[in-house]
Amino acid sequence: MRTDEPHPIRLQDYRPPDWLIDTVELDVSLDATAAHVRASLLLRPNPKAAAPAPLVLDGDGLTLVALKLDGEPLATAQYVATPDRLSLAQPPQRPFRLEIETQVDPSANTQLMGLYRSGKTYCTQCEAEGFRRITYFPDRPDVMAIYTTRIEADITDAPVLLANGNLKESGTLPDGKRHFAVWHDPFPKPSYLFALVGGTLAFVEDHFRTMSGRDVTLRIYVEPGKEDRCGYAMDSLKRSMRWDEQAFGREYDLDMFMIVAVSDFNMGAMENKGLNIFNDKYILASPETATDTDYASIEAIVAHEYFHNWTGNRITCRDWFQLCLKEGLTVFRDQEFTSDERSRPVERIKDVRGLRAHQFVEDAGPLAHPVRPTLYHEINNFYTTTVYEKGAEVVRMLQVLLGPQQFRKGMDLYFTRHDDEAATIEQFVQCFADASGRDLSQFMLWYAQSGTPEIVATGSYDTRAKTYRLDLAQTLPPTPGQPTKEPMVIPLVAGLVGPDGRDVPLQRADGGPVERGLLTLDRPAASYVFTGIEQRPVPSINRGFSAPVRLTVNVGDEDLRFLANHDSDPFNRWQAVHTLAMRLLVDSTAAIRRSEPPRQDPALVAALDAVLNSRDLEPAFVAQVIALPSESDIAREIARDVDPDAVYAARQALRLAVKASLSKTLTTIYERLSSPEPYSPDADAAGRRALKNTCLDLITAAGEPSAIALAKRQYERADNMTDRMAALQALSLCDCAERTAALEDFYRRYAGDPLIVDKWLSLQAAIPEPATLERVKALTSHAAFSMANPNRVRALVGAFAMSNQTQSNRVDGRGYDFIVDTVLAIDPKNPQLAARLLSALKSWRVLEPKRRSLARAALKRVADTPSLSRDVGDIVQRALAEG
Ligand code: 0A1
Ligand code: ZN
Repeated sequence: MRTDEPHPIRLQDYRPPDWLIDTVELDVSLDATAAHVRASLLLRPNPKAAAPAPLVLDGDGLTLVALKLDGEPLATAQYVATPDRLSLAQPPQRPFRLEIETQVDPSANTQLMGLYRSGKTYCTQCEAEGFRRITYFPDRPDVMAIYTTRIEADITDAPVLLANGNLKESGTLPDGKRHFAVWHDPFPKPSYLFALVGGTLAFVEDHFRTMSGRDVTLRIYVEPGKEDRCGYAMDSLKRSMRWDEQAFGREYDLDMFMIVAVSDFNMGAMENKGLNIFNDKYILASPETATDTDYASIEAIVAHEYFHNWTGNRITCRDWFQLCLKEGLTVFRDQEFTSDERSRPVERIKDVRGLRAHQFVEDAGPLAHPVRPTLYHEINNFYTTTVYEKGAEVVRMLQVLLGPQQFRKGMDLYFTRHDDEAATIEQFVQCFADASGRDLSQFMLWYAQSGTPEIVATGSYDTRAKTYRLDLAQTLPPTPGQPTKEPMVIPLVAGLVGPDGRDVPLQRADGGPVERGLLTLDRPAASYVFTGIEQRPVPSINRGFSAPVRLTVNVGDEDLRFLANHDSDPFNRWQAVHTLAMRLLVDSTAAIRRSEPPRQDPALVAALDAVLNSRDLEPAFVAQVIALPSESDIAREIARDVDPDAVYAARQALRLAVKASLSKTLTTIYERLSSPEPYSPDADAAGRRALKNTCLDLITAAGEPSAIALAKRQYERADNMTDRMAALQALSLCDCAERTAALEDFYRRYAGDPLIVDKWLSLQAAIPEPATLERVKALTSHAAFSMANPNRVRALVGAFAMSNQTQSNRVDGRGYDFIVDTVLAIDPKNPQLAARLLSALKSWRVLEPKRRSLARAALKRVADTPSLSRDVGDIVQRALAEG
């Protein structure tokens, strides 16, 4: 436990480091339980700091073995070493060398931070504050140094030895049993980007020729035997490298780029310089083992980590408050990459669905925080969807406001002005201000104010004057620590769609220009009057989801159906159907709670039918249109006094209605798309499977024997994991013998493959039936399950907590009890994992009173537990805080 650190940490307290480090020489001798680390640091006083300063280095659970200053052992009176800190009260006020020897136990490291073992592989995770678990160091991102790493290990224990940069030297030691490798990274970097790996690993190799003609060796290291599952990750890497050259002019800068896949990892992956370490779930894929969704995640995450080489590594963050500087920007870049590689409209719809499902929920609850927080207790709890996905939306808004050319100019300026630096959000935004000559000071509020802006748009047509008036008003709800807000800059791309389906040219009555359809609302309210409108148009607002806001427009159902068919903006075509469905589902949920029948809407069904039959739409897009709002989408829309059972019933009623009315169309499309073609993971083929399997989901909604037989047949005949899982998923929703048989068969087929077993665990955890809780509890003692592996925990307990609305929110409160019991069991071993799982309960206040008080009691039980980790303690405090 880290104990004597001052908490909370505040942005306003930022001070430049007292000491800088020019070079770090690390000598790590790997051993399963007693690894020795010798660090030789070349320190000098920071000219920008007040001298004379003591030297205070961070540690976390460290044992000091030896300490020398300029080659001389230090007397014990000259320093104080605790597990958390090494301080020298009176260091020489000149450059000097400090040699620190520590000993760590990789096998006992269950937090998976610092140097740990994943299976038999030694690996490291240093972001955000893991380097201090390896050696004493100023473990903050604004201390950038050049690293040379020597690793030594038993040849049999770790035949492969990797670290950042380029390999300088390697060889066998005189005893013939141990060997070593020396790696040198010529680029200055913060400690969080340090990495080393040792183990028995196989690799696949490829090459990339950069835009300036340099050859880069690419390697993906995996457990021996898994080499044949690396092809898609390698292909994604090469495409990412090319794309970054073409889209942003960014070239890779080392001779070697390595990826290592490990099975025990707290997050998705990590962008260590030249040596990315990945959760193997985001590397390994073959048609038989991975779904289309897995392939898409692999592509996006490989790209994300690669793009960090410029946005994160070459230019890093001054402090952890600036986390969105690298994360928001890099998510924006990976979303753009996917848009260019796949389908831009489909990517936008998926990203917005994800943003609303996670970020809007976070922003509306007790864990809401600004994209750039100003205070934290535990930085690990700020790797959030707000920092990542809302952070990406903020960058996207800069692009919308400035237009693509000026945006690119701003990015170029950022890359040249801040290369090799640890930068701030102010410096980032200043590049766009300088490139465009615009004042972006009000825009900075997007980084500072939490909560999702609510926009009300009211349009009215004046038949006689032939004008259309659009009134826009914004409000920003109060969020923790921010009771009142300033008006934001909201870039709304808008159009007026004429009766022929074409956009009417926008001519403002006051002569103001409307470039690219952009209306920028920067006051509490504004009105726009457009002239020369011959017939009543339908407004299409926030096209492409140009601003991450909640929007209410006075557009009736009939006009929404019109937009669904005619809007030139594909995002708003999807949005129109989604809004129609949402209106119905919210009404139906209320009706069901009053014990009345759900509302029927033949017109919605007709709109779905039209989309299904339209020839001009790509299958992946159609799949998004007919994939109805999820239970959590509906709950989010209702926002208070939510009864998850009523929500489920309303959604199920709509599924049945769609199935009953569109049975023929669904079956025709299903059959048309079932024609056997060899599996390819490309976006078009994946889109056709997505549509086919969304049809299957609706066809099986009523659980009729013929539909079950269809799903069973697909399950048995599938030649790829996407189709097999989709069929199993359909079967899992009906309590029938076919389900039991298929689940047993699935486990038998894939018992030896943990990543596939995860799918089996998740699927069972998501079954919306009362028996699920006991099933999930029983699975926690299954041979395939382990509380020590984050992927297993997320697959089973995470899926139960996050994707099973009715059962995690059981009215007897036993779902909450189970989640909390699991959190408390995991916390002493892996606080990060425990804290993430607990945050699933953050929306407890929106529930109806009975569930609300049961969820609160469960959270209180966590709060009352002694010696919680700082991670879990922080989440539970904020989750329960009043106001
Ligand atoms: N920077 C990584 C995310 C990451 C953060 C913390 C970690 O510690 C367990 C690991 C990874 C990214 O954005 O991909
Ligand atoms: Zn990232």
